[in-house]
Amino acid sequence: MPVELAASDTSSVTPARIACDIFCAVIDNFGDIGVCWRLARQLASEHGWQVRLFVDDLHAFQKLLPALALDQARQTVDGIVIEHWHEPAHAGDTLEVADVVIEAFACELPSVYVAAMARRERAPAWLNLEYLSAEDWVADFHLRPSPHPRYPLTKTFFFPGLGPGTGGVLKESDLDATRSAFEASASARDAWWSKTTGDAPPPAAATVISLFAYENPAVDSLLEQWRDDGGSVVLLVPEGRISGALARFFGLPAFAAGTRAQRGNLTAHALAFTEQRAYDRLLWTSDINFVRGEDSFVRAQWAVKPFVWQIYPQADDAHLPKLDAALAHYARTLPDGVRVALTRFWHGWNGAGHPDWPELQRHLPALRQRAAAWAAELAQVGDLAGNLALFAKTQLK
Ligand code: TRH
Repeated sequence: MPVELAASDTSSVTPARIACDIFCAVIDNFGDIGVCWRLARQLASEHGWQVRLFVDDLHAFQKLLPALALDQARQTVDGIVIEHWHEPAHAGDTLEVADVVIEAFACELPSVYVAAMARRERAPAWLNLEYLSAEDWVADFHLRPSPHPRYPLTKTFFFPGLGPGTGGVLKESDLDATRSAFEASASARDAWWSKTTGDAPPPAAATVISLFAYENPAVDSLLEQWRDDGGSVVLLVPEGRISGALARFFGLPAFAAGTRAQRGNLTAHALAFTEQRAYDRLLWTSDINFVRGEDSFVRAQWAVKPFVWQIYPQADDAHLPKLDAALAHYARTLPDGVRVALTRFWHGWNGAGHPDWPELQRHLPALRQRAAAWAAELAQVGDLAGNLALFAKTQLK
C-alpha cells in the first residue's frame, strides 16, 4: 500500500527545502529532457530545492548526461533524484507528492499521483510547463489557472517566452561569467580545439560555424556556398540527423565523430555529441551558430553570437508563424537591409526559399551587435527557473 508523504517532511538536512517533482515524457530528440534537466539543475543548485525528475527515456537522457546509468530505476546525479518513469501509472516506488509539481509539455501525470495530490493536506503548486513560443498570445495565457474537473486542484500554465509578461527562458546565474572567462582565456580555447577536433584553433580570419540541425534539403546548397567562400570556413558538426548529408557531400560512407573533411575552402569536423554543459562552449567558440528545436535555440541567444534557427517542424507548416514571431523580437531593431537578409536566410533554412550565405555574411558585423543588444533585452524578462520559483512560492503560502 503506497504511503503518501510530503517529500519535504523526509529531508533530514534542511526541512524547509521545497520539494519539487518534474515529470518529463520524451517525445523525440533531446529538447524535452534537455529543458527539464536544465530546469532541474537550476532549481536544485540556485534555489536549493530538493528535485526529483521522472523521465521515461533514459537513453535520450544519457546522451546529455553520460554519467546516467541506464539500468537504475532510481539514481541521484548532481543532487537530483532521477526516476525512470514507466508511464502511465508509475509514480516511484513510494508515492510521495512534492510541494511543487511540474508537468512538462503537457505530459500526463500518473492518475495515482494526481489522486494523492488531491489528498495532500496542503495542495501542491501544480504547473504545466509549456513549449517555448515567441508569439504574442503567450503573454495572455501565461499563468492562467485551470481547475481540475474532479479534484480540488488547480493547474497553472507556465509559458516560456521571449517578451515581457511571459515566463522567460532558462539562464543560469553564472552563465555570462563562465562564458566571459572562456572567451578571455586563449589556453582554454586552445585546449577546447585540441580536445574537440584534434586540431589547433584556425586562423582568426576563418569563419567558424557550428551546425546542429535536423535533415534539411537546403544544406547541400549551403555546403557548396561555404566550399566556394572567398575565405576559409571551418564547420563544426555534432553527430546527428544532419550527418548523412555531410557524408554525401564529402563522398564519405559516414560523417562520424572524429572525421575531418575538406573541399575547397570548407573544412568540416564531425564532433561527438557532448554532455549538455559542454555544448555551450561549441556555441561560444563559433562565429555563427546553426541551432534547432528549443533549448539550443535559447543557448544560441545567450552565446551572444549571430545564429540561424531551424524550428521544430510541425504539420501544416504550423511552425512558420512561430519562426516569424521569434524574428519579430530578434530582428526588431535591425536596419532594414540586415533584417531582410536575416529573415530570408532563416526562411530559406526552414524550407521557404534558399539561404544566401554571401548576403548573410555581409551583415555579420551588424548581427553581432544585435546579438549583444538582444541578450540584454531578453535578460530583462528574467530567468525562467527564477520566475517559476517565485510564482510557485506564492502558491505555497
Ligand atoms: O533535440 P531538439 O531538436 O529537441 C526538440 C525541441 O525541443 C522541440 O521543441 C521539441 O518539440 C522536440 O525536441 C520534441 O533540439 P533542442 O531543443 O535544441 O535540444 C537539444 C539538446 O541537446 C539541448 O539541451 C542541447 C543538447 N546538446 C548536447 O547536450 N550536446 C550536444 O553535443 C548537442 C549538439 C546538443
